[in-house]
Amino acid sequence: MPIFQPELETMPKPELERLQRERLRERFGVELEALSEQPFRVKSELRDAYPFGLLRVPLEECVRIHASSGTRGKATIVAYTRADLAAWADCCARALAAAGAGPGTVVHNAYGYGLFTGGLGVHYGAERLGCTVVPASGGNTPRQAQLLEDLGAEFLCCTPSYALAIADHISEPARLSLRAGLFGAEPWTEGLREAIERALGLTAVDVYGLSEVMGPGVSAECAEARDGAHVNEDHFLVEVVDPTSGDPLPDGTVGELVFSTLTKEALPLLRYRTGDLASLTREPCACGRTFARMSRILGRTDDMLIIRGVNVFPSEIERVLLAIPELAPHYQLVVERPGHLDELAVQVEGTVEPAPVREQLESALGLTARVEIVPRGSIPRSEGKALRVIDRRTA
Ligand code: DLL
Repeated sequence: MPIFQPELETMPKPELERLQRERLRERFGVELEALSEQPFRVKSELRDAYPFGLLRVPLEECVRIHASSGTRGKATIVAYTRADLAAWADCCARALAAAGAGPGTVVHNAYGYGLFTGGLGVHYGAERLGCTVVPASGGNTPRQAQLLEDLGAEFLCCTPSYALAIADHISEPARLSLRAGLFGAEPWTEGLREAIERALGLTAVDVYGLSEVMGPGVSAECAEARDGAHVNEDHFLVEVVDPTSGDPLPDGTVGELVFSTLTKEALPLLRYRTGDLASLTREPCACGRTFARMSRILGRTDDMLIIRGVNVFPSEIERVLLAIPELAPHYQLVVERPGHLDELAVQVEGTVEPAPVREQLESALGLTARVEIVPRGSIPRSEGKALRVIDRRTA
């Protein structure tokens, strides 16, 4: 499968390290060896600097503004110079190429257009690659299905949860030309991947990113291996640290992802803590790319639920639910605290009694939860990032 920028994406490791070293020194005056001594940056600093306090160039040199979709507190504003947008388009073009798109591929982009980075980020990447973009944005789901059937898109780009919502509206699966999809912006499991692939008849590929660092395309899986997302290491230095102590962790160990931007002009960040939990590998990949790969995001440091002393990430619950064939991949977790203890209700669509599901959760995760099997279509479908956890404790 063609690589979009092979001279960079397959760069020998020593050469890549030299490039990173130079860029880090140039941008931040920091030596690679001294990186782990540098303080972290965190989301609250961006929020406190609202809206433009952290910009390193005058606003008039910025040609685009986006904002993080954060549901907690004030939005985080990010900005891009022309060069930032060009680098971002390259990264998204790499992601699409790694998933098997190329010049002329019809790409249906159902990530939301607007302040969210998903829509425009993937859009410019697809154009950069020479694809034919259908800028559908999110919403009006029946029309999405209609456009997919009528325009013959080979690629679908949207959140994994929205892919399933669109699949519900496909009337004639035989009329679809879809062969692959680039899904991300929210956590998803291998079980959800299989459900999407079955529902839409395509190969589902993971793309990761965050607004503060850039947007989609910080890393992406290759279709050859689909075994970890290649981090665009010529633009981003990646570390994994212990979420509590902040100490660097070795490859293969799960911890919090930390990124330093190596090329960004408007909003360079040194050691930005993402809150996302994953591990890294630098083992060679079948696709030939030399960039480090990150595992799937296992959860966020701030989305872990503690239910009667059991720590559990929503993605672990998803993994258990989707392994039960009688359950549909539509679920919601409701947390309440009627007395002193948290209680979890797992609401899931399906055609099975709650008891075996409850037992599965208990035996796999040690989790005590109330399971409610609900009729098909009763869990609200997302048009962007799914709302999986409803926390009534703070209401
Ligand atoms: O979600 C950027 C994006 C758009 C990525 C489209 C991929 C596709 P934010 O809105 O700032 O940016 O949210 C960033 O979303 O810190 C993760 O917690 C989560 N996230 C993003 N991609 C993935 C993924 C965009 N592939 C936050 N798997 C991040 C799991 C993801 N979580």
